[in-house]
Amino acid sequence: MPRSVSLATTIAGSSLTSCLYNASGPLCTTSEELDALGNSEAGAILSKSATLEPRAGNPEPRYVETAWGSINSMGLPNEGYRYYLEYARRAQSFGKPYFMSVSGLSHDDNIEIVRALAGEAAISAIELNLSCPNVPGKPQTGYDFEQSRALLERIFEYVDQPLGVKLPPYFDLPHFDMMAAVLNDFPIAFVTCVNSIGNGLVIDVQAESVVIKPKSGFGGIGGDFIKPTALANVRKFYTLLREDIAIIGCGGVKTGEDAFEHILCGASAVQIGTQLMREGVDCFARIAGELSTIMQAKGYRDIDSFRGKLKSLD
Ligand code: HRO
Repeated sequence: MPRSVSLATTIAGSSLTSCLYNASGPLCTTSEELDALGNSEAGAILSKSATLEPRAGNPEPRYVETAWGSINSMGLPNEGYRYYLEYARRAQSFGKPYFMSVSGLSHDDNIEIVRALAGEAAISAIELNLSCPNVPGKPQTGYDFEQSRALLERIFEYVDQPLGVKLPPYFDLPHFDMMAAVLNDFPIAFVTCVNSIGNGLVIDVQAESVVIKPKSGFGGIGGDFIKPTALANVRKFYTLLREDIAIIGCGGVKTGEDAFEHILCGASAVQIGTQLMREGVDCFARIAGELSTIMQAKGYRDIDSFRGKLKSLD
């Protein structure tokens, strides 16, 4: 990385030496995977979304890579929140923030988990997942604005650490306004835009079949196709939310140029999902190098020099 360039950022009061880190999902479920993130150039460690109890998740095959990205219906396989709470102490040795993703199967489960995490200083922040598309029978909370408000009202009675939310992608402009109106009423530290585009379908023409087993082949779409949607969501929430709410971009980031685009739209940090699964933890150093080269060529010394400064044509 060119010396004159800094990728440092601050999320929820925590300093990150690099604005690039993992999306919750790929390669962050076991302590070995979390250690690998700790030892990599990722700016933070974010754990797999945790439920109250451990879950095996949906039947396999449940993740398939395609030329353009991925489809998944993992179904929240995770070790249960106690495991990720316990891991927080070990995470401290890496000298970078440890964020815990929480995705209870009910409002009560979410409350119970955030109450149990209270007082644990080694958890730098909580990312509350309002957008898992893959648990049969459980709608994505983020698409129900009243439910989102009801959950946040209860969560903020109990939560101790700074809290952000992971949102599903929105596609209709009034929906951005409606969700922003909810989020602006709470002391939210950040929003992560976006989760996978829910319930896509990938087909194997040769076999005339779907490619993943759960939910008749329907699953969350990640990768190249979701970048324009992710950028639109980052941009919209950057313009609609209070200035103190940081935006974290997630969706379609494979290169330094992709990360640059997210930051230009307003992202204070950028998460990597499908590409992390494809390339492994070395993607953080590679993308950081590419982003630094672009910044140096443009004369930007830090990400705040261009963050949110996307130009319009009018
Ligand atoms: O585990 C999953 O199936 C999953 C989760 Cl929790 C999520 O938030 N997003 C996604 O694409 N898959």
